[in-house]
Amino acid sequence: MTTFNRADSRPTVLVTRRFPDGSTRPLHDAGLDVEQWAAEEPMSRDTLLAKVAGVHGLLASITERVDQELLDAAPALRVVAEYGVGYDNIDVEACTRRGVVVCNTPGVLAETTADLTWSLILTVGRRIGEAIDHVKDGQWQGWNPNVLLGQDVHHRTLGIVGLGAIGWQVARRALGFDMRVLYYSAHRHPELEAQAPVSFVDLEALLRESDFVTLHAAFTPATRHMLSTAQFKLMKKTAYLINVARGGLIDQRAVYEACRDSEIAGAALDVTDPEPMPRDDPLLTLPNVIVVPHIGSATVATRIRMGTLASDNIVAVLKGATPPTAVNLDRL
Ligand code: 8YV
Repeated sequence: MTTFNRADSRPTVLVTRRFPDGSTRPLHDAGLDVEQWAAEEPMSRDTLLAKVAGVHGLLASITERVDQELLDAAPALRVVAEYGVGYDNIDVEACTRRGVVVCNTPGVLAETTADLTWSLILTVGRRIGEAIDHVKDGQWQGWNPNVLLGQDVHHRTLGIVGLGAIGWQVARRALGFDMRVLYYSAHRHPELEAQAPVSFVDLEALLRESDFVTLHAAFTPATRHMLSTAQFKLMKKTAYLINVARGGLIDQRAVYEACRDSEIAGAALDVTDPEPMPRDDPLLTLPNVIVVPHIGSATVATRIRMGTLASDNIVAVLKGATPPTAVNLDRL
């Protein structure tokens, strides 16, 4: 691995977004030469390709695609640090072939994203979006025993697809609601089953039995559209779907049809495919669907923690140390 110890060769780092103040402090503290994109909007692809020429470190987010084309434009690149836990915007194989370390920010956003997941579970289950509109639109005529009846959350069954750090934090919170918790994951987690009553089931059983199905799986070619029409037909008509992972995990057209045709009770999406969701997307016309703009990790403290960890990863690689959270070190 190349290190930079000569006084005349300050490594350069490109930070692609205007992350919250304090996020990139470790880069500055380490004396790296940092260029930070200052505008609120992401830079264009052409600008990105021009700016990576000569950089040694790249702090990128979901809005930047790190692929062979970018690597070809960045011959000095040694490390790409994703500002986030999901790194489906990065071609890890191409980076590995080039000897570029890829890092992400697991753990630091798990509780915050679980909190957002719970906001969405309660919001769709209790029809809070519709209730807010009801009042704002002047439909509130006084108390009515039949208005805006939702589904109980407590004592119901929660189905967690993907029991990683975020899924686990969602499960822990469910216990406070006396829920039965099922999970389906790439691997069974006996160590977690020993800590809390969570039961491993296959996906079909999870879909059939859950009142709330929440997605926390990584987005890969294998998980693309893992939920589509056939899977929604397995779900209870009273069940809700929650997605805070990646939009591509579900077939969005099929979600629309399932929610429109009352195959399922509704959906709450923090992530869509594409992002942003076009304003004329039919999903936005359905009263039983809520969409929020990818805010799973959006708290001040967590966003700074993500930036700090991403920066720590870059500093470590450029100083010749082991980065705290790399994803491809074993293959380099
Ligand atoms: C990030 C996320 O805000 O961590 C993730 O995978 O989806 C979000 O928390 C986003 O990825 C920004 O890059």
